[in-house]
Amino acid sequence: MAELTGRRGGYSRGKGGSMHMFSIEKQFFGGNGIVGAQVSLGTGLAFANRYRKNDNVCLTYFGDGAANQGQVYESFNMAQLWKLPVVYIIENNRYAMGTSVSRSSAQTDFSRRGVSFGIPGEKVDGMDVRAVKAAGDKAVAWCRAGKGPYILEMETYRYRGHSMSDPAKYRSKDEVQKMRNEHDPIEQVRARLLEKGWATEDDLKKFDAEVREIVNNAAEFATNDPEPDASELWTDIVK
Ligand SMILES: Cc1ncc(C[n+]2csc(CCOP(=O)(O)OP(=O)(O)O)c2C)c(N)n1
Ligand SMILES: [Mg+2]
Repeated sequence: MAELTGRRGGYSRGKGGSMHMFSIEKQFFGGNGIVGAQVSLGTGLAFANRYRKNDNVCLTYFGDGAANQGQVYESFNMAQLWKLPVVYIIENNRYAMGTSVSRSSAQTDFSRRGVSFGIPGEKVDGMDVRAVKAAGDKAVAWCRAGKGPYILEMETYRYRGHSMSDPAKYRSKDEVQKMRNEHDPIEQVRARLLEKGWATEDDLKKFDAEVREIVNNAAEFATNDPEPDASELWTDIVK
């Protein structure tokens, strides 16, 4: 929250914002303002892990729109050539900003985007936490066994517009409502917990309250944390 609102306490000291959240401590290397560039960076991180002979696997996330960028395929080639431990997770939420997959992609089955490089891939129900966990475990085991990269296409959805300036007029309200009603990942877990008797309505209300408190505290912290001083304009950057 502090980084999002440009405060000193943020991961990147309030100077990165949403595009440059970054934490070496948590091995989280953040996003990138250049759509698709995170794929090359993720591949580089996987190369570093291989070079250092550690057991780390790099999880590299990108969207259906980013999947059409050229550097993605340069990265796929190197990753497979050098059998780098990287899982490419393509979040297919059906839209790249306002452009639907069918209007922008010649090959709409993203799990097959690595075929010409011999990189295996599979489609996963990205709205079902169990399917995501199982696919993730399988892909990470593949990488740890030294077999090279793996592609997971997560089929998912974005309820809201891309940003504040996107009124999302390129799809119907019915489409969004249908997704919410039938596929919402949190509602699915909620329904399963109740149905199996693993939790009661009261338990779930308690979880909700706990999460709300964590979020409120983070927002409160961010609101009260000062912005970086102007003297920090030239610090923490590569000159
Ligand atoms: C190289 C580049 N081109 C265009 C943009 C503007 N832009 C930002 S996000 C975005 C759409 C990305 O769509 P997708 O990869 O599907 O990601 P999603 O937001 O749907 O998860 C575009 C075109 C950019 N940031 N970088
Ligand atoms: Mg998208």
